[in-house]
Amino acid sequence: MKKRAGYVLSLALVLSVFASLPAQAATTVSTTIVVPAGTEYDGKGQTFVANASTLGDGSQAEGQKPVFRLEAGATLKNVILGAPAADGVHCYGNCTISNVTWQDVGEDALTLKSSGTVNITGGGAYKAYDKVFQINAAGTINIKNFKANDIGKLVRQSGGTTYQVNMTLDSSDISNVKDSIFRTDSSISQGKITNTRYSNVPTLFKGFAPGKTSASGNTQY
Ligand code: DGU
Ligand code: CA
Ligand code: CA
Repeated sequence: MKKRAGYVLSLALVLSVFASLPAQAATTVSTTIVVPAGTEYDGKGQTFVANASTLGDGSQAEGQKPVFRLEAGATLKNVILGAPAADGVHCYGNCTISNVTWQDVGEDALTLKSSGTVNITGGGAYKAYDKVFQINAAGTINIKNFKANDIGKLVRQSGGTTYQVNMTLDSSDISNVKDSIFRTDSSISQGKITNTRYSNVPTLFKGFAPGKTSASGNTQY
């Protein structure tokens, strides 16, 4: 056999072996993974799904458990949450979320459970029947380089609460939203959207007091 034909044959062999390998299976989480204060959990691109009978089925039923619980100052990175995602991620104080993708948001994607700053960079959230980020305590949520499609609201301050939440969205791409990007009932909460592309969003902000919102450098498509 000619040398060239040999190369072609061995390349075909290598490719066929790759093609026959099963896709990496998702990790099923039966007990919430706790990320201790000040530490980092790197999912290395793995997909995680909730055990529907122990954490929750990802429906709109309240009271489901999170797949990840981040204590104050914890970081979660390089994680894909598949379905079901139960109650997603809970943050107790400051947390950093980097390159985390919710392929099919459960009851919601992430909740700020006690006061702090949530910094979300990269990643995305898809198929959220209602809320993506639920803010149940005073704080700040900064979202950058994020994608969301087919969602109800991107950020929702817990209904009827009057504490202050500051929301920023920068350099992101948000599409097919049923309600709004940011929603609050608090007259002191603030929202800012910059350098973001958006499509099919009925209104950027809902419930904010006059002068508490700003939008600049955004493009609609
Ligand atoms: O109706 O507290 O939907 O954390 C009030 C409730 C509600 C929360 C929220 C959540 O806002 O249960 O998932
Ligand atoms: Ca809820
Ligand atoms: Ca929830």
